[in-house]
Amino acid sequence: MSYILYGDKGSGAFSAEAVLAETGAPYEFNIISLEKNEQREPSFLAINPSGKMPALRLPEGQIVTESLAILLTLADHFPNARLLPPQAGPARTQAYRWLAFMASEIYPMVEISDYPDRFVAKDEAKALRQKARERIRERLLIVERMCDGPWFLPSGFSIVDIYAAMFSRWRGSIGADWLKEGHIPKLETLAQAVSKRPAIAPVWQRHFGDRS
Ligand SMILES: N[C@@H](CCC(=O)N[C@@H](CS)C(=O)NCC(=O)O)C(=O)O
Repeated sequence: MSYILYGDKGSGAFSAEAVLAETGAPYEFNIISLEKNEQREPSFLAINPSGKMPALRLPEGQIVTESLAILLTLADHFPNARLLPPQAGPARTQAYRWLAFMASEIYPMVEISDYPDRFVAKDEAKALRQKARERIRERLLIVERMCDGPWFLPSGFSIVDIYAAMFSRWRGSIGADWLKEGHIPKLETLAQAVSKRPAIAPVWQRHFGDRS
């Protein structure tokens, strides 16, 4: 039995697929089209009642949702892949800190930026999207300042890099012009390095081929 990942290209499913690729575990990628709103269909809501991707079915059948929970679960399942710094050490603490920051301070703003009409009336949606973009940018700049380079943690490559690289590619949510202005050079270098890792390169190409 292999892992089954549900998600779309260029979505949060990238982070889960990149981690699966690093582990070398067999997996299937089941496309749920955001464009066709398939995340709202009963068949997907039965997998994740919140209608969000990614979702991962573990080989024994259990479902895991929430990108961070998926990344941590996979890191636990494959300790030899060394996707997190050593347990209970200071680098592990910083990994948890910044993973949680991105999952709780940045990711929720993406829904507001992408779907502002879920939160306010149509005539206020544009202004709300702008506010959400500003919050994402401010928070990405915090991640940028904390990035050690070449990887986020001085201890080396980890799932923090995969997660940070993903957020740096969401130009629709952040604003393509702002990204082009070069405000997050360390994250840009980090994303390039993630994209070139042998296991991740083909995954990156599928998700962000046009955003390398
Ligand atoms: N807290 C969730 C957020 C996931 C999320 O917002 N995913 C987006 C795609 S990147 C999604 O499914 N959006 C569809 C929607 O909101 O309808 C996680 O970390 O997995």
